[in-house]
Amino acid sequence: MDRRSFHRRLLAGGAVAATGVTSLSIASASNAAPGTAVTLRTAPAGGQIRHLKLFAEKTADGLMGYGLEKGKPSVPGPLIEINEGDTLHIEFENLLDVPASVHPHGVDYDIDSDGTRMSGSHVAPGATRTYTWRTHTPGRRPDGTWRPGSAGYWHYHDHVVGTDHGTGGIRKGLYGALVVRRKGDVLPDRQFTIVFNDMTINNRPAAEPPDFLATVGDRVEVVMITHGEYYHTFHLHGHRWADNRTGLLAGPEDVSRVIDNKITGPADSFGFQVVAGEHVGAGAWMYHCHVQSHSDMGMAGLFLVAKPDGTVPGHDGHGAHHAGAVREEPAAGPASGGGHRH
Ligand SMILES: [Cu+2]
Repeated sequence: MDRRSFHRRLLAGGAVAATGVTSLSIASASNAAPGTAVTLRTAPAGGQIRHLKLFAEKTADGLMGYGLEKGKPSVPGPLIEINEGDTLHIEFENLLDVPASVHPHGVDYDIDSDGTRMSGSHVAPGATRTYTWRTHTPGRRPDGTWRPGSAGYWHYHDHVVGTDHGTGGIRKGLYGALVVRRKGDVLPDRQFTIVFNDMTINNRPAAEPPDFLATVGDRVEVVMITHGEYYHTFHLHGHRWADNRTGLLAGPEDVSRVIDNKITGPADSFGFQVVAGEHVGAGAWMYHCHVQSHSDMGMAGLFLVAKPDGTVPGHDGHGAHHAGAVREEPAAGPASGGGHRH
């Protein structure tokens, strides 16, 4: 297994800096739905002040990645997760030999946290800068109109390397997922970040796309981001999701369209949750770009859904039919450390 393929999930917490823990849980409310045996874990209310150290660094294979520790950059960078109402201070250290930055989508920030050269918020090689991201809950404006909250499946990326738009940095792997939860949002067992970047998936060679491993019944969250020059269509075999903020239907009256394929273009992001193998069972389920020439050129990987005994029917690991590297990401929320809900 390729260690670089590990994608560490981060629930950004105030304790990160103090403990050095790179993946930790923040307290979460537990809501047991009446009459069901399964306990859903849900996001708590936000309002915390959180701190995070983030590095930009060259990877061993010539890419550039963000990382939570020196010497451990990854592509994509760490998944950053906060709750609506939280403020996150990111102490960003640039270990590259060129200026770099962190520019977020979806959250609130002052112009000096924009992460652009135009605002002077880029970071010289070897230098450090603190970016502050704020979030807010939804509510009514004084004029009576509805103000949306910050919750969503967002992302962050460099805006400086190569050009003033970070074209060189994004091309080399300086990007990552950002999840902002609303109180009560359902928390997943596993999370995977899939980035269609030009003609690659997560900047991996076409012959080695990332595979994602789960067990039947796992609540799996996918954060899907697109970068680069082209439009793509994200398709997942055997599973469907709701085309809305959470990717889940809120109930029988929710009219969100249920889909298994979604068109996506540069800097788009969306996310959803599926129960692995629901109605379809274990197997090596493909995910891929459905622009035919793109999938033919290698934009395809596997969502490996294992039986409880760990085997994936019809899949012999890294068999000749597929050379993908399995990415296994730590479980989410209070179950972090590999916990499952069953
Ligand atoms: Cu495509």
